[in-house]
Parts: sequence; C-alpha cells; structure tokens
Amino acid sequence: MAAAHGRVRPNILITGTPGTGKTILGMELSKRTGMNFVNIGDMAKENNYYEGWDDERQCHVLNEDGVIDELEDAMSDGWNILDYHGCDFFPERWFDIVIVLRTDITILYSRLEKRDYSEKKIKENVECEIFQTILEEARDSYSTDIVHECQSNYPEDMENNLENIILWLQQWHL
Ligand code: DAT
Repeated sequence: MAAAHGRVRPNILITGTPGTGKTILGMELSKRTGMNFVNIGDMAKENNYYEGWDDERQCHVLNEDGVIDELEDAMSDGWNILDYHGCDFFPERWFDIVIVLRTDITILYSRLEKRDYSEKKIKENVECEIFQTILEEARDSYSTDIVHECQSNYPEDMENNLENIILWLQQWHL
C-alpha cells in the first residue's frame, strides 16, 4: 500500500468530541511508532493561531489558514498524527486514515466534569457526542472508507485501537 498524494509515509487524523481520548491515544501511538504527534489546540495556543473569541462557545476561534500553512510541509512528508476536535477544514489530501473516537455519554460526562469546564460547555460537548456531530463531519469531509469510528470508553478500548492502527500501519511496509 502506498500513501496518497506522493507521500511515502501516511498521516493519521484522530478526531472526536473533547474528552473522548484523542490526546492520550495520539501520544501513546506516537510513543510506540515514532510518528510525530501534533495537538492542534496546543499548537494554536503556542503560535497564537487565533482569530478572536467566541463568546457563545467560550473558546478561541481558530485561525485555520495559519494552522494549515504551518503544517503543510510536515504533512507532505507524512508520518504525522493530528489531534483535533474538528476535521472539516483540513485539506482532504492530508490524511490516509481518520479515526473518530466515541465515548458513552455517562463516561464522557464524568471525564468533562473533571475539567475546568462550565456546565454549559459540558452540556454542549455532551450534545456534540449524542448527535455524533464529529462523526458526521468526518464522513462529510473524507472518503467514508478511510473514516473509522472507534470506541474509547475503557483502557482496553485504547489498547485495541492502538493495535488496530499499528496493524494498519504495517501495510505500508515502512
Ligand atoms: P481529548 O484529547 O479527546 O480531549 P483526552 O485524551 O485528554 O481527551 O482524555 C480525556 C480523559 O479521559 C483523560 O483523563 C484520559 C481519559 N481517557 C481517554 N480515553 C480513555 C479510555 N479509552 N479509557 C479510559 N480513560 C480514557
């Protein structure tokens, strides 16, 4: 198998509602494979890739073009794992697989409660998961055969997801 768009090595997008486990999975995958891990939220913060403040949602508005320009060269080289709670603004050509993490509502609720989130923000994120907003966004933005919905409730789910992604990576014969 060869990665699309002239890349020798693939890129992975891990997406899903906040709290579903993108960062923990991405960091562990990076540790096991040596792939470059990019948390888009952290990157935006470090580089101030913001376009203002969304009062309604109580969060910064991401400067999407800034993020894309910053990552373009690395994405052409491949071997990157991106972690973000959205996926419709990245160039479709960047990814060879899109992992959408899913978490049961009661579990997600208790994970979000542990964060410094307002009640409103918790509710908004829980609703995002109930309505499977990110899964639909991924299916609308990428070829459905590269979009994988993966459960992320328990540590064994994470282990299972890691094993499956690593098996998938082995098809590249890197
Ligand atoms: P995200 O990056 O999607 O916001 P995270 O990686 O920070 O989420 O994880 C949120 C919390 O949930 C964190 O305390 C780790 C825990 N967690 C994530 N995935 C898990 C899983 N599969 N089993 C048990 N706990 C998990």
